[in-house]
Amino acid sequence: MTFTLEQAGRQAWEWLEAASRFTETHDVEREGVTRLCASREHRAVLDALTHWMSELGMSVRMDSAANLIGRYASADPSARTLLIGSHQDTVPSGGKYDGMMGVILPLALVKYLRENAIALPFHIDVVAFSDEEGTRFSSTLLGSKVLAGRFDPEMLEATDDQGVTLEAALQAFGCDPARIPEDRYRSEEVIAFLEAHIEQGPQLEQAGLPVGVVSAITGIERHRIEVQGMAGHAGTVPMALRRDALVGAAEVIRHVDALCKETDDLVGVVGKIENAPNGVNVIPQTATLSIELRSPDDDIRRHARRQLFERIDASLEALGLTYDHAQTYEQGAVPCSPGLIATLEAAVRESGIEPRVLFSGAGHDGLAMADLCEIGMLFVRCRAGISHHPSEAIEPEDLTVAVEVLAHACQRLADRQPSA
Ligand code: HGY
Ligand code: MN
Ligand code: MN
Repeated sequence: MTFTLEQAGRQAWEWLEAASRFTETHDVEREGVTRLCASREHRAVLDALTHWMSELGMSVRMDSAANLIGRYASADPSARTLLIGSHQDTVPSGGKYDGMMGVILPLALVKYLRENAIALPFHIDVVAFSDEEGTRFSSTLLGSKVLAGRFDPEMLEATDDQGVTLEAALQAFGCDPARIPEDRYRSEEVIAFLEAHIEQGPQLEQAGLPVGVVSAITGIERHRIEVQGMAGHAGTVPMALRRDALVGAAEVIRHVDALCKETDDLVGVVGKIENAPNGVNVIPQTATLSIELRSPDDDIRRHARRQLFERIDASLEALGLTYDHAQTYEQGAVPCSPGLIATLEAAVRESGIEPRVLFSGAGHDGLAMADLCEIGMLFVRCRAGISHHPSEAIEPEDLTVAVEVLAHACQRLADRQPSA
């Protein structure tokens, strides 16, 4: 063997360290990584990925939604394609591995296959999705929706905090958003979509396992609530006459937390809040909040939504407050393909590890890609399950295991392809 799995793991580690430097933050170790869709940092990481892919003999292209796609071509031009990838973007002050690990691991796999002249009867397209988190434009799963043919052109009107539309940002990035519909893959050309991703939970570490296989990906919904009160002088308005929007917001937050604590298989959070006019001596006029609910069971989530808004209605009415509400996102739970679960389990076992199958409480690009093809996910252990945080960390040697599992999985998929 001219290039060992250990070398592939070390190469992945070096590429991940290099990719983490493309960030808005100044101190990655303390402030984490912030890399948003169609940003200067996105451009820089695509330039690096393009260089690494080209060195691997891959053809590289960027589509009209700023997804980067590197192809490791099969000798058979008419072969179908295995898609392996994840998102390049991060949450604000996120970790080095959420997303980018799933782009870098397949590159290390390609290097291992190429250096050891392992031929496959299918192309491998490695994808760096432009935007999955929705941090800049609330455009969750933008990149994968484009490949899956689920892109909604209305997304182009979404604006960032500076009022820049997604359309303008993509154009400034060198894309032609009008051509996005041309970027979808056709189901008949795709074998499957695989994603390697940190678990973002503690189960694998607690079990002492470097990798695990995902059974299903959670359903998610998001809402925007604007509580309306009445601004006033904080010193002169009698307490009984106040309509304090932030007190109403506190009630909303308490209801989300209480309902999720009392309901099995339901989690939720109020992640964002804005207060206006936000003066130290002014009674708050409006409070704008995000609400997110998640569950592996869509019926549980939808029933909880109804309960939540009944409670919010009652509390805000009692406080003399009104509110505007908009549901901004809904994505049903998606099961991974039983065939790919079995393939990944066998590949994990072949790597000398007892396979553990677990559910993903985090959303992933597979939620969109499932409309195109079968999806499978390989989880990689992360330290204390911490993610969406600067201290997100992995065990470097787990990268070697993950490359080995992906290599075994590709071989198993190859063995199942009809011989040309
Ligand atoms: O929100 C999530 O679960 C993912 O990180 N986008
Ligand atoms: Mn994330
Ligand atoms: Mn992610």
